[in-house]
Amino acid sequence: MKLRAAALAVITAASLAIPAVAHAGDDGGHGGHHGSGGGGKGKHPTATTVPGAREIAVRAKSFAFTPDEITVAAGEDVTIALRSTDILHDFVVQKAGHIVAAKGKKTKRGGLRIDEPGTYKFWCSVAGHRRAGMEGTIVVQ
Ligand SMILES: [Cu+2]
Repeated sequence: MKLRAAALAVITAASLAIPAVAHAGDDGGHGGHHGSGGGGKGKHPTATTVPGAREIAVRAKSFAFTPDEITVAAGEDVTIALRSTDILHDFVVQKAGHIVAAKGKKTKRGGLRIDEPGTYKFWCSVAGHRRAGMEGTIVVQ
């Protein structure tokens, strides 16, 4: 009886562990240093913007970003001004994590800074959107 209970506990723990991989992106980065710069009830807070940062306007629609290539300087603070022309889309950057989300013909702003030069992917994390084409590249020089 005691053994049986232990075996059940193991099985339960194993099955609970499976959903934990659901957030499999290209990398595990989930920039933990974003403040909540504007609230929002979503599970991801908007990344804090820096006053005076260069603003980069990005249009999001189903299913593409315009532009889909963005160039910034290493260590440069920029503001991503995301305008959705239709439904909810967000802007997630490799290593930096969630930056901002927008929907319904509104523009929302989130801060982004990448210190390490390189090429980074960005995408929309709404289910199915990335696969449908909502991704792009940020070149950090
Ligand atoms: Cu989207």
